[in-house]
Amino acid sequence: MERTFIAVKPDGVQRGLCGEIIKRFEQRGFRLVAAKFLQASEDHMKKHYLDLKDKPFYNGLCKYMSTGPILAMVWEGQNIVKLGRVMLGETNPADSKPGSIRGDLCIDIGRNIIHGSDTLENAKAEIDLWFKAEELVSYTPCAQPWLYE
Ligand code: DAT
Ligand code: MG
Repeated sequence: MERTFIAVKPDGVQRGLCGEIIKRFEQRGFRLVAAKFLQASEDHMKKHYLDLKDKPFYNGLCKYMSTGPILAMVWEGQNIVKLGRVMLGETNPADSKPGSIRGDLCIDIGRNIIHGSDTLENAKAEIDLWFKAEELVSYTPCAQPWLYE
């Protein structure tokens, strides 16, 4: 089982898309392990997006991400890092296929509503950045044998 960090960005929260996004991960069969609703500081977002520090949009992105609430979550499941990214679609919603979250629900690269870890290593680092170990809940959903052979 893998874990990944998924966050509904301030634009997704303001547009009332938290429920839709949770629904898609739940219906796929993934398991919610942790969730918190918070307004992140710009410093926190600078740590979160540190790998993008040389990009021209880095400062604006980190500032924007701190202007409103975020729904931060950890989801668990087989191969979830990769499958989560497929569910998100491409970074640019214009390149995202219909059926993906970004392909269905947003238009602009700077307002692409959702974050998802891109590698297992980054998922671990992002989960550590956003959550304390005791905030992650371990349990076995009753559907487990109906989801996995
Ligand atoms: P992703 O969120 O798909 O992992 P990323 O890590 O490359 O994409 O970039 C993080 C966020 O930064 C992305 O969700 C939206 C913003 N971003 C990326 N490329 C951008 C660009 N060329 N112009 C403006 N914002 C951009
Ligand atoms: Mg990324």
